[in-house]
Amino acid sequence: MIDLYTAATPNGYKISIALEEMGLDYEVRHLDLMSNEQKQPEFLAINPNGRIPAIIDRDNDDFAVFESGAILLYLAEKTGRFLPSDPKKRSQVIQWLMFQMGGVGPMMGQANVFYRYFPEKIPAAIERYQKEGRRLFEVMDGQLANNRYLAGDEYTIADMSTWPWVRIHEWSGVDITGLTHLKRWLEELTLRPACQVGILTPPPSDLSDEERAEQIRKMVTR
Ligand SMILES: N[C@@H](CCC(=O)N[C@@H](CS)C(=O)NCC(=O)O)C(=O)O
Repeated sequence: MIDLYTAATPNGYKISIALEEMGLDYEVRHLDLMSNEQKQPEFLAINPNGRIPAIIDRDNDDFAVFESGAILLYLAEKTGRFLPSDPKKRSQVIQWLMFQMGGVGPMMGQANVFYRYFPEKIPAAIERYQKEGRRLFEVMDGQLANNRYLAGDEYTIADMSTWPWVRIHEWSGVDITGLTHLKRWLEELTLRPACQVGILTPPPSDLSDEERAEQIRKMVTR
């Protein structure tokens, strides 16, 4: 049994998708980010960085893992799935996973902050992150022109980590016009049952987009 500490965000969804894909038993511990549950001592003992996602593996001496990329690698190694054992293929998956962790996630996250949440509208900051998001999507489009999935012909944890950020491109204000290969990949993953369940785990809040944006605005400026 895995305890999944999460919230309804792209970084959280990466792990619910992976747990669904891998068929692992898990229990959701939904943290309320608005009331700062992620910064309370009990959770900081699991993740000193005070952010979701994190897991505890009850079947492995209550081993705790934080950082979504590290969790995906841990789960792939635990199950022997979605991460090839051939060294070159494995390296390719890790390269695209790192591309997401160091590029797509942070840039799309900042695009959301400056486009949707930050109280002052700073056009240079909005443009900077949206342009960088588009540039990264173009890199992916090039890769996907010759490969069915990010790291080659197999669906892997690299895809699971990236799809939750790309699917919200409209909310982030990042245009995907003309990126036909990226769109093809986006649509294919949207049809996967594990992706469909993953993005409803935990369920999205029933606030309107604007009400939710208002709450996040308070969080990013506190
Ligand atoms: N690099 C981290 C990023 C985690 C992260 O930024 N989580 C956000 C939600 S998407 C969070 O917990 N925010 C709450 C806060 O910053 O207090 C990962 O990939 O796990």
